[in-house]
Amino acid sequence: MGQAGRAIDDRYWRLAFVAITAVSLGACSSQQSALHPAGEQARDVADLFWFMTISGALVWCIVMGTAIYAVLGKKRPRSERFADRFVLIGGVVFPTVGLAALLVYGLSMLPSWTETEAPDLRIHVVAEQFWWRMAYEGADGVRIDTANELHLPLNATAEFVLTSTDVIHSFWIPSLGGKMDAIPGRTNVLRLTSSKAGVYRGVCAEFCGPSHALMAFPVVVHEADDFASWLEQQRRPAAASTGAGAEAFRAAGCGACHTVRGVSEAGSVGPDLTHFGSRRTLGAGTLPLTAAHLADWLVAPEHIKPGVRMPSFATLPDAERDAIVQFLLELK
Ligand code: HEC
Ligand SMILES: [Cu+2]
Repeated sequence: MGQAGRAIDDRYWRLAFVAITAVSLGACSSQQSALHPAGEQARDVADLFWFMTISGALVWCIVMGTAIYAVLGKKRPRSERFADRFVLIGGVVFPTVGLAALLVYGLSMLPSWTETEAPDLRIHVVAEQFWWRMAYEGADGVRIDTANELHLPLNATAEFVLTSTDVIHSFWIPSLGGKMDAIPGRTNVLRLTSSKAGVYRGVCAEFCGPSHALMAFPVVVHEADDFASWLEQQRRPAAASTGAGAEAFRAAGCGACHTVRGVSEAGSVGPDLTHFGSRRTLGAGTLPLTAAHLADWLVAPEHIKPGVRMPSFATLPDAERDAIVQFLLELK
């Protein structure tokens, strides 16, 4: 092999290396990927994607092969009968049968209209600019309010009852299944069945305003026992109801919009904060929950989330702000 040949060889290897790295890095971001299913409905979506892609590629190869053969192939006279048949089979029968088969396969995946089996649990979700109200329906019908973080038991079917109070949003957990719109004045129902434990990411999939892209939520799928203890903990009132932090929270007027059960229960404009300290993120998946981010949030929520429906508390004295931050982080 000459000098030039080796250089080309090198280039190919480098290209292959980049391609392989890109593909494996892509596989890392499986928190929010419809192609890394962690639920039954997502498995259907992924199967449908691969089936359609491979079938489409096959059809493309057949058509291109025929076209190349027509241009480059040996020219020899054909009978009129052969030509008629070729057009009939290649132009009518093959597309009709092929497309019908793809359609039937696709339709077979539609969820049943006559679902009668009860789900394992029911969660009421209200989408709002720009966060998620979530309430777990207990066996006794009593709802446990929380927000911006979903927990689900493994290998169970959850029914999401979706609506919105302002504009149209869409509830989507790519790793678990397809999306469903949350529409004001309407109730939509979506069922998802988890099949793999892990932490995933849900998002709003319908443009809803300036912070649409900052309207997400972590989804934790865990063993039935762990889920039960999480739910039991969410059912309890707040960890601390007295102290400087709780006082400052009340005095600053946070309670006009937020409920912290056991401390202040009148607010329903913003997310329930009863167990806020146990959440992974701040501002519906916008930032990891840390003391520094929380202090920034209180000073200028608008800088973190444009269009946010929470006023700034920049005038709060440092000592009070720090006490509130400490108090919120302890709400496990
Ligand atoms: C006028 C109503 C209002 C008041 C008053 C208010 N908030 Fe909020 N707050 C909201 C809304 C609405 C959101 C949701 C913002 C979003 O994520 O889009 C929010 C979000 C939050 C969050 C993030 C919750 C989460 O799940 O990520 C925290 C923490 C918070 N507020 C704390 C406070 C504190 C502390 C005070 C008092 C100093 C306060 N808020 C006062 C309306 C309010
Ligand atoms: Cu939205």
